[in-house]
Amino acid sequence: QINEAEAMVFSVPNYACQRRTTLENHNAVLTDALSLLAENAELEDEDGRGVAFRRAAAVLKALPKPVTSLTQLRGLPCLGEHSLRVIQDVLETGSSSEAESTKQSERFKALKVLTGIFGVGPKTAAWWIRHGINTLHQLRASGHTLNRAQQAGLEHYDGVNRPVTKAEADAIGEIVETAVTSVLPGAQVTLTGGFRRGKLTGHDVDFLITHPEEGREEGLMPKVVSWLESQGFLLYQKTTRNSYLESKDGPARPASNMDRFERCFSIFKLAEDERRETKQPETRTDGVTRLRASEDACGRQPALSQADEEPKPWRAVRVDLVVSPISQFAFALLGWTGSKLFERELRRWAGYEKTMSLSSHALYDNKQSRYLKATSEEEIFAHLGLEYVPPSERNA
Ligand code: DCP
Ligand code: MG
Repeated sequence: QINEAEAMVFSVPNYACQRRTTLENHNAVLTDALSLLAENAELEDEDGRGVAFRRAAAVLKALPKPVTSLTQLRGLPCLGEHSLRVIQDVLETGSSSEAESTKQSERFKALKVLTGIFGVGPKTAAWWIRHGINTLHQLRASGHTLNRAQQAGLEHYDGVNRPVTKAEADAIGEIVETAVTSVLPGAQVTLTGGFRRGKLTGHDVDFLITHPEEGREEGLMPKVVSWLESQGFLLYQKTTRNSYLESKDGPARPASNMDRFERCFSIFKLAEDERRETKQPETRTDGVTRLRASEDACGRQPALSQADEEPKPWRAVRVDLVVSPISQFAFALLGWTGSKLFERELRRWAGYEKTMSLSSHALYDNKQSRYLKATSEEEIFAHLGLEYVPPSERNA
């Protein structure tokens, strides 16, 4: 029995980028409930409400111990009335009635299923629901026109919605590495996103590609994509200029470089390792034996068709590729490592506390009216007056 007066009162800084948030979470029941409500708000296209719940969840993720009473949270940032009500409910009853009823609601389920289709956002899903489409079956039967991304998303629905493991991410990393160095020797591939933060699974695999000589990366993406396509690795791909970064970040980018910064959204065809259960031990020179997936874990030409009852010898995996010139690499690396909330908080900190604009391309100091150069993430944190936070502690 914990005496309220003796219970630890927590304290955390205001911005997630001032905190160290590892994957170890002492308040998973609370943060799961708040994250579910955030997800629901995002599915309802209410991003403001979504961010509020994400910020509240992030504060609880940063706590060193489980919360046992509301009084311990007095004075903590980002905990609004609604979030506190949810927390109180969980502390008193063991679960959040709002999160539970949301999870069970037909609308939430339909929005989740429909936005699970690659290329379908909350607005499209809501429009379909208004027209009586709540399931994949109803969508297929409706005869609604789907764009190319959505067609691929529907076709590879199960694969795209199955979590990607670190082993699968590494297998894809080797393929991407081979592709990139074949078309441009000396180019470098870095795993970013959740896997760089140490997550064991993800919804996709994110890579950042650059070349140590400025300018050599120009025109690289189409070549990489052609190589991957010629080897039969791509089920779908769309290469775009990075409009997400362009639209949100105003002046924090050198305009002349924008056309060099490309992103490829793709669905990979990854061969399943049929001998996953019988990995061959490999002896290293230091005498340590480790397990290694067989060499042909990602065979180049997996069988194209199989009888319906047979399990497919391959799976679909969402992969994002980004090419950055070396002069912007540190910003791109910081921007693509996440978490999404950590990124948002970095930009908020830069704007509100430092009068700077941060993007995945550059950092602009609005007071000095100049760009601040950086060749490492450490330098960017230093420019921002923040203590360096390594990727594994950016899991806000
Ligand atoms: N990113 C961002 N805002 C976006 C898209 C991406 O800040 N609109 C950045 C932060 C993300 C990173 O890119 O962490 C990769 O995006 P993902 O959506 O793949 O996120 P994660 O890799 O963190 O999560 P998951 O494990 O689900 O893939
Ligand atoms: Mg990712």
